[in-house]
Amino acid sequence: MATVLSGLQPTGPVTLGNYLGALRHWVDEQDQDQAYFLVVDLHALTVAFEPGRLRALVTESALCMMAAGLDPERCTLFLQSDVAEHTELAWLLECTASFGELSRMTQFKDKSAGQEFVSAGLFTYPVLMAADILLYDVDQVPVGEDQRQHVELTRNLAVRFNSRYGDVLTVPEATVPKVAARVKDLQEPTRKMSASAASMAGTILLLDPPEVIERKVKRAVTDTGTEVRFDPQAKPGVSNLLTILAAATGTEPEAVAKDYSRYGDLKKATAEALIAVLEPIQARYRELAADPAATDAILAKGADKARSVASVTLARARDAVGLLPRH
Ligand code: AQP
Repeated sequence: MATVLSGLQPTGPVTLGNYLGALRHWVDEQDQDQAYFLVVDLHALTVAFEPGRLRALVTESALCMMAAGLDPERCTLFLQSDVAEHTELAWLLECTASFGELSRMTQFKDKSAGQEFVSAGLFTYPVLMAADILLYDVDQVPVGEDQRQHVELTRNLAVRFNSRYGDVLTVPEATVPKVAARVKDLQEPTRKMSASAASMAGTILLLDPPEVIERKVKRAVTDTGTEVRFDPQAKPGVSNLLTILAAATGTEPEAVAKDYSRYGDLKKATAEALIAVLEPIQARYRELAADPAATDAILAKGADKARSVASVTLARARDAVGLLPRH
């Protein structure tokens, strides 16, 4: 039995990529010894945002996590900004991280490219993510492929901190799914499906109604030729649809490919499978959203539990680096 933790950024509506690459695995992991899942709201401040929209997205993210199957009786569900220890440990870790290693983070390079304003927070956010993880003595971090590099940084920081100051932090590892670790945009199938894409035409949202899902899948970019084959290099569009269909039906993309000989049939089956997976989640979302006080109570309880664990790790880390006990 392990301790697991993972987080969801409220930078935009929850996507099918978030669900297939991460959320559905969190649901399977929640019966581990300890399981922590958080809405990483502070991370959402690193890129342009609008306060009113952020407020709505934080709530939507927490509701989506529960609607997808996270049960607050079985795991600790909380908001990052409710637990001040995250930003404090992040500072100790920022002083452990080097400018050079943060400059090598590919997500920073992608998100900062061509931007007029790049916040210092965008540069240091992987360190805050490391603090999110290291506060809870986590063994496993279930994430999509795009977050693997940040978990690797977390490991490096933990090892460096321990070698400088003593055995304080648990070194975690990333667990990345075999299928759908990087769901691609339906319009640009060489790019990751993302909540902050300029257009949502290629992004399926967890809360998209059935007719929207059908339309987006129908208009998905396919490749030249007519053969249905799993070949991400030569056929990125078709391979993405096969990945999505396989993940939604619990099989492998190569196996699914054998059942289809025409793009149109593959698209129809993919849309149907997604609607079947997402409709019950959407119904549960509507039920949960009808009782905001219940969500507040769940998040308050989760924050209390998280704080009780995080404060112990932080005290250990403060002491190890030579800070005095709090007066
Ligand atoms: N397209 C994806 N395929 C598979 N997994 C994905 N994840 C995200 N997109 C895909 C995984 O979902 C978890 C939560 O992601 P996040 O909230 O940390 O944000 P992100 O990784 O930066 O994803 P987004 O949706 O693209 O957000 P923006 O646009 O703000 O950057 C993570 O485990 C992630 O791997």
